[in-house]
Amino acid sequence: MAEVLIALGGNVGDVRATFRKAIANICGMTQAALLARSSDYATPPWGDEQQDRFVNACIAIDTSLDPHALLFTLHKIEKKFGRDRASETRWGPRTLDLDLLAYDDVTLDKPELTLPHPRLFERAFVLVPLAEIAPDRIIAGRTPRQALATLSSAGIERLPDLDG
Ligand code: A4P
Ligand code: MG
Repeated sequence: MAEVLIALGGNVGDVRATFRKAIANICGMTQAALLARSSDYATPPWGDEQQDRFVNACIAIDTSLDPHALLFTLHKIEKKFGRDRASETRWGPRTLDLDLLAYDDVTLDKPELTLPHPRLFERAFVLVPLAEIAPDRIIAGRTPRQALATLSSAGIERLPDLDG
């Protein structure tokens, strides 16, 4: 079994409801146990700032799928929740984005799958939820807590838990 960290993001539709269903799908379709789930956070749009705020969260799962099979399944789940890669722009609006942040301590450097995720340490919208569930996990030689200390978290707001 491998311990995997996944980032969730979206800014189209009822994103928090999408996350709840997507996490159930991730666990069901990858035969994974959910080890941890962060709070949801409202985050200012990064990259293309002319779009709605995002909601972001992170989860940790335990799975026996290999990294490529896992990414393939995550793409299927994105599609199921309305993501249409063909009609979207880079960093633009989307219903659901699932990024593989880390897979145990595996390193991979392929365009279709780079591990750990290459842009992880540039993004407070990933690191804030990640630091909630895995502050001291060493990823590429640093921890989410250390990386976050070098970035601004301005405008990132923890959302109250949803009932149920
Ligand atoms: N790929 C390679 N490595 C990985 C990996 N570790 N995990 C490949 C996931 N995918 C990986 O992904 C593009 C390609 O990267 C895939 O084909 C996959 O095989 P994508 O998810 O379609 O690309 P993207 O999401 O448009 O681009 P990128 O650079 O991942 O950007 P983001 O950041 O995911 O862009 N602002 C806030 N506040 N919150 C957000 O969540 N998200 C975006 C979207 C922009 N601004 C945002 C947010
Ligand atoms: Mg992505």
